[in-house]
Amino acid sequence: MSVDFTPWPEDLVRRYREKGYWRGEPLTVLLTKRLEIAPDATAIICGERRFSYAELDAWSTSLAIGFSRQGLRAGDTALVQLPNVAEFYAVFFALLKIGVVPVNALFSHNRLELSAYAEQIRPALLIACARHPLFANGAYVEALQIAIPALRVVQILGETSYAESLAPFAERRYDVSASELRGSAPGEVAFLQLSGGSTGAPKLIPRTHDDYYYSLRRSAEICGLTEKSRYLCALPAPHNFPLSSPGALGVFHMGGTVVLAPDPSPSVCFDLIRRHGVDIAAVAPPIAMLWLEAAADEAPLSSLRLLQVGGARLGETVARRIPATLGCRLQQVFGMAEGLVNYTRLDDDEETIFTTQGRPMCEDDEVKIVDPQGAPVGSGEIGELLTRGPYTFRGYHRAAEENARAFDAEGFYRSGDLVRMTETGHIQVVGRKKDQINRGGEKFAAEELENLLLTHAQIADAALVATPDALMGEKSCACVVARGDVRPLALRKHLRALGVAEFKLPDRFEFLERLPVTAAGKIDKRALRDLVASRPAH
Ligand code: J2J
Repeated sequence: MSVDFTPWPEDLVRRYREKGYWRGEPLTVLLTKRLEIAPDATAIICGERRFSYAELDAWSTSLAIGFSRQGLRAGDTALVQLPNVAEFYAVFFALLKIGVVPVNALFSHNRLELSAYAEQIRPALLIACARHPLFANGAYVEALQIAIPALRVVQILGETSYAESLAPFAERRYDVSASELRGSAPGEVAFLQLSGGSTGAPKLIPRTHDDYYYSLRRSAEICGLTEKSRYLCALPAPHNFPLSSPGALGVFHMGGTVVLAPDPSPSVCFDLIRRHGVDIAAVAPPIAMLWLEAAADEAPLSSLRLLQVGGARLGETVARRIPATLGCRLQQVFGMAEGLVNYTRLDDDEETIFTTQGRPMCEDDEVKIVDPQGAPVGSGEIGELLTRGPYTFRGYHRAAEENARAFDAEGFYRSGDLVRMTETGHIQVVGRKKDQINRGGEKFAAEELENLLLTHAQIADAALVATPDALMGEKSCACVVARGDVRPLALRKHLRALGVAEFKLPDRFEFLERLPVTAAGKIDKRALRDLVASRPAH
């Protein structure tokens, strides 16, 4: 049994194999190889805890055996929600070892997001953390088990009165029988990645071993990782960026060390960088800005070699300040959990690094930039970026309707990003077509929030638009048509009660008589954005 996904066409499969992108190896090989080379090298530093590759492997094996003895099998799915702790990777590899396909939810996700993922994948296993308010008591787990009868095993990191605890690392070796640990085949789905979303329901991206392994190998190469690399994971660990670009998996692949940061604040991260000699870190633009501010009156971060910035637009002025203030190189990264990742290269000239979001990492990444009719734009002109390639997915998990919209006839994924290609073949992201809010790198579909606002009895109509913000890049503004007297406070309270993640709560509310519509009768978001911009924020 395996989790179904939309396959690549045969001719491309052949090409990707012939070219060595797809090696027919499951992601678990990444660990196995390190065990042969340097088992005692440090894989993870998490607070005061350190785990060698041998320990990470043994831990994930013991977890895998535990799951397997509880009846979990290849093709089952798991819903996992953990903060930035070593357990995240131990569980990830454990599930890979038995072919159980996880969705790794963000720790900032709440009841609504977890339930929506659970509805889609019907998990047999739930792993969560007692530190999350949802799991402080057993009420949510009980409700989930009623809604999802397939959910058989629940393990919580930390002590609770209602569930089994996730097994901590212990110096135990297991006698592993080969049949007990059988992962999925390299061409099959390893895990489901989270999509930023542009329509109501959150969507899931099947990532196969073959495609993901290539993506992280090539990323590690481009970023110059070695076994000496010390990578700071300051973004939420499940994000595609800190997982694979090159992220923790790229670091593991090279035998380096992942230093986990509980949050991206400069106070926490600078200390970790200095203590552990971190040489590479990945952040989103608002964090880079906070780091710049803090670095101005601090001793230099002498070990830091490379700061990767991506996930949202990095302004040129800020970009220029990074090497000067932090004393490291900058790398811009424009990627997407759906696949395509663009990097500025370490040896690119300054202009390219400061003013572009890089270029695709693979020569077989096919990129089209098209006008609204789907025709290629002229050179240097702005259009929507469409792409296909050896690590770009072919369809969201069980979303036929969405997939019909999200791909063109040639199987190119419509990214929804408006870009321009420079003469040198570098990409500049200039805007977005998709109806999404990108709040400092955290994305969500405007429609998701609009639907939630409409559940309030006093709301007749609602539209969410992005507003520019100096630090976050974008914040969100809910434009609502109210039936009676209703305050932002009450609306926020209503949204919180629905269990939506905090980062999706509108930063601002505007109350309007009615929402402007386009000639086609759709809500005119451009007009709304202008209108919001013309009113003073209050
Ligand atoms: C402007 N917009 C950007 C950038 C992403 C590496 C790095 C980032 C992601 C990621 C990722 C941008 N400038 N530098 O998965 O592996 C916006 C675009 C894009 C969307 C994807 C990776 N970098 N974006 O951010 O799936 O709109 O992936 O389509 O979270 O973020 O978001 P996500």
